[in-house]
Amino acid sequence: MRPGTTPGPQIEANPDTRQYADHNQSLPIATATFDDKDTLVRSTNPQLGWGSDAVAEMLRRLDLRYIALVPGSSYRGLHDSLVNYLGNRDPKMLVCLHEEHAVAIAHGYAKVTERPMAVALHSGVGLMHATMAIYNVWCARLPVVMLGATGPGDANMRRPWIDWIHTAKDQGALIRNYSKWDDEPRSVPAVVESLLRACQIACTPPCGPTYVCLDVALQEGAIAGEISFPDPARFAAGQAPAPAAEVVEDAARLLVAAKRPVILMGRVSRREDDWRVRIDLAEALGAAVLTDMKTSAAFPTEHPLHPFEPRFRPSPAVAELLKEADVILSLDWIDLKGEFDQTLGKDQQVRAKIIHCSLDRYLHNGWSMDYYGLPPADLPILSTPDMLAKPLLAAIRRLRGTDAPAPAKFPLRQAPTLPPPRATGMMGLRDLALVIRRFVDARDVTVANYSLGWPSDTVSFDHPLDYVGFDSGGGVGSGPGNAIGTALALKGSGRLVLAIIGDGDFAMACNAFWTAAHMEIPLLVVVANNRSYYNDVAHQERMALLRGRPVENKFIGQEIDNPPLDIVAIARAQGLDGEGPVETSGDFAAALERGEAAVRAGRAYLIDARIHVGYADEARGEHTAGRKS
Ligand SMILES: Cc1ncc(C[n+]2csc(CCOP(=O)(O)OP(=O)(O)O)c2C)c(N)n1
Ligand SMILES: [Mg+2]
Repeated sequence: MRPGTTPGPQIEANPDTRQYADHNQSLPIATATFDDKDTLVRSTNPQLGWGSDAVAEMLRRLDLRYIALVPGSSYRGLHDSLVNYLGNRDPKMLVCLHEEHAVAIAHGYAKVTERPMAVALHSGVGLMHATMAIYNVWCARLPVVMLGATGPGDANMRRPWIDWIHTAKDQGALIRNYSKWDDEPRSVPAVVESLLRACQIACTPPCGPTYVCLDVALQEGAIAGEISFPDPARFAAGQAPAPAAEVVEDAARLLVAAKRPVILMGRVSRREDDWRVRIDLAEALGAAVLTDMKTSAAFPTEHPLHPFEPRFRPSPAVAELLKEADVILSLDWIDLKGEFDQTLGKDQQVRAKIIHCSLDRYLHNGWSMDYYGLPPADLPILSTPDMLAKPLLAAIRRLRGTDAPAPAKFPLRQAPTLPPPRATGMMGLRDLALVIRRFVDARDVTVANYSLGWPSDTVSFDHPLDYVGFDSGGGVGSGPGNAIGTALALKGSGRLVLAIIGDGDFAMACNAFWTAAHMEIPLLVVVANNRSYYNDVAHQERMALLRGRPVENKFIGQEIDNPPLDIVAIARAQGLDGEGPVETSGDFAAALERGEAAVRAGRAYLIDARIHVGYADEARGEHTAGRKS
């Protein structure tokens, strides 16, 4: 049958709001037959007629459940296929108001699922809009599969003007330095292979974003003859390499013999069974465990072997602990060299034996320095922390001759008694955090984002989904999109997703929230509203002190005030419910309860929480947590 002569599938009248778990149940549009060797799958769907239909078919076969996008004519062929060939399901479109949000949403989704979402980006302009968010995904080592478009590559086919300004040679060059792989396939069979490879590479640890650029003519051209769709299961990413048995044995010997073993838990999985193994590992050694606010929850913060709160930067107490350590096991810790520089001193020799488990060096290139300083590693282990933890635990138990916990080798955690937030007057960030802690303690909450300077001694995690980590690339404007993606991934899970977002971060990306309203994604947002880009106020203060200049000028060029942003009006304009400004801890606590009720009813709800300017830890004379730049 010729393309376009059959009516398309029934398109839903309303957006599909099925929950995450239901997505496997969608009806396949294309039927498939296997050849006699059971290797090739041929689509027998008579509607599959255009190049972009084959792209859509592959997206479904690759089990990409959503595609976040801002539409554009460069992929009008694909857009038509998503709607009229697939019926806008599996993948379902998440319409965004900016390409940066589309990628940020996919990033937030991958933080939870460790799986890619598809993203569609219009020509070079959409890709340019998306770049910062792509960099954040790159730094997060998370999978996202991006589709782009350009052309027609054949100049003779270009529409006057617009096709010329939206065509570039080697469009992928825009992002090649911070993506894992990109391609511009020239035929439909090549597209099929390209998408398989894009998914495979994105999901191969260390994970990262990939980009397939689809020529307009290829998308819009008719498919001649039948097209083969290989079974994606035969092109899976595969597992990360398991550590060699001898290396595991060496690591176990070092750790069992250590008098002061320390484990630095960095980038690890979201799986509950892996979480349990990490606890057993620490207990089998009696090791002290440190965790990091830059990465997701990795270890129960209240565990006796976790002596300090998770940090953005090490405290003097962390420095003391690392000075005493004789063996340090780094589980893909971010910036291990920087950690040593800040604790042991920049020019000091690291006395402890270092076991460093990471695959990260496979991703490093010469453009971005997100590989950080080069840490010493006496025993480098090229595997993932969770591939290592299980065999390492078994080897340690065997060497010790027991499965019983070892005596603790450091003083145990003294859980801090947190004071109540101040009852009257405007909250500071610490008061805000104390109210949040009470709220979180009483519920299953996933924190999708903390605002900068968060007093991390107020956090408490006892599940891998309690906190899903930082934006990774330090790009402000990612908080809203990340939070929406995380909330989408957890929709229907029973967990309440909470994002605390700075007013600067909110202002840069506030129209991301429209997608949450449009797609009915339940999410509770608190804007920690200090009416400034405070992080940079602190930098100007430092400059002034160093240079002997007037410190009182530090706010010039930093305030987001006069007029103050009407944050709730902005949220309402995107279709969210919301309230504020609230200023006292009592009003804020009551607002959180109203917010919870709205979120439990399936809504996105925002609270504008006004706080004093300044970060909580500064008042205590400690390192300020969470400075971005
Ligand atoms: C895209 C981008 N622009 C600028 C910066 C520099 N910067 C780092 S933190 C920050 C302030 C963010 O303001 P807000 O979210 O209100 O947090 P606050 O510092 O006030 O707590 C800025 C502008 C950045 N990291 N990324
Ligand atoms: Mg601010």
